[in-house]
Amino acid sequence: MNKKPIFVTKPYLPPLEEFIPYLEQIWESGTLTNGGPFHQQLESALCHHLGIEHIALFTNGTTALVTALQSLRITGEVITTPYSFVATSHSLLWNGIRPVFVDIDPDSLNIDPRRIEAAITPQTTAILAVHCYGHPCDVEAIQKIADTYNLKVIYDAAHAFGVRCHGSSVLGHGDLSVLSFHATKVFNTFEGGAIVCPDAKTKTRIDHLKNFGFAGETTVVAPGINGKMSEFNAALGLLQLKHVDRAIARRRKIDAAYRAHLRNVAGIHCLHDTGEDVANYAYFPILVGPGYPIGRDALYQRMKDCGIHPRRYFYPLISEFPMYRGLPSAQRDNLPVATEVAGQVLCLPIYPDLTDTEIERIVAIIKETVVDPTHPNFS
Ligand code: T4K
Repeated sequence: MNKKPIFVTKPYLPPLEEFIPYLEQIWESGTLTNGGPFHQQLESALCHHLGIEHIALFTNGTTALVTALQSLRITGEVITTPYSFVATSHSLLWNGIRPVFVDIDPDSLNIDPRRIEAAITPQTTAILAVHCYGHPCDVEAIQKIADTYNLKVIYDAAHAFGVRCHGSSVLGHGDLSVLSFHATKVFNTFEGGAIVCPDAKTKTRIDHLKNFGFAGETTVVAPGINGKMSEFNAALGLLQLKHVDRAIARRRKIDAAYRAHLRNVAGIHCLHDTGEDVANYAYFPILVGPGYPIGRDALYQRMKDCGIHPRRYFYPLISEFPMYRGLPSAQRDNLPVATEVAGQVLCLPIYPDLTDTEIERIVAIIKETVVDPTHPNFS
């Protein structure tokens, strides 16, 4: 019997009937976008939920990243990680900035602060770090370097909705943090994103930049973009927010189940558990090391053949793509840890609807390969 395919994620959708009243209000008011009532409500609700002061909503995380860099007037070179989704570095190119790749820490898989100083040149203006998989960067070490060299710090916090660090939101660190509310994220508005800002003045500038640069009916202060979140997406966000804590609680259980099942599987390494005071359980990456009987790509294929669709986030490294690979910092010998991890990583399915039986089905494939790598089920 053919079993239902299982993908790396499945967006959380609240009951449809709960969304109808929001739609009715949009239809009644006739305000569809440009900072309508749901947009305002979602900004307030997110500040409250996340424990932050100021947030500017966007159409998606990528536009928010591009605008964050523009708002801080970043130029020249920016130090960043090669181990992320390509939108991280693309936001630099969109601003005419040269990315300088620095290797990652083997435990957190985030940019390794110990390697940042060596990459600083007179052209360096900022550090663009990523809280990869929602695991916080070493924010203190990064800030220390930034203070010493007078650099801005922007966090790509696309994975870090609700993540905490040293007892408060991780989004409070650096000059700006950028969230993604894409369908595949812990909290989604179908498409969406946001910039978390430290003060009202910065938010006002960002609000202008996401509205073509308009600072009044007839005043344009900068070549801004159209990055405004619509009322439809904002309403979805308000509804999702009612369910997100329960969704994260289920993710936590799935994370714990994977860890228990995989604890003694030779060659399979689970990332450090940051604990429920920190984590949002956005992803469940494993590293398929040399102690496992087959390589990562062979396991990936076997799982796909069995109807399981994990993802190799983040392979290839950003530095391997054609628009980056010519940079001196993109060379593999500059990025040994990231290169090795990109060859071993596999993100297993994790989402609130994933059942215990499905988890067992996924784990069974990983374990059976250890018992018998030539098992006919896998051929
Ligand atoms: N920075 C970082 C660190 C990021 O990871 C991202 C985005 C960004 C910045 C940019 O933020 P946004 O501009 O996207 O807001 C996905 C997402 O498109 C992307 O948002 C995300 N990171 C990246 C890590 O993953 P794909 O191409 O791998 O997604 P896709 O369409 O293959 O979806 C994965 C699986 O999810 C599918 O196999 C099935 C399931 N799925 C997906 C969608 C879209 C559904 O069941 N329903 C859906 O609607 O990029």
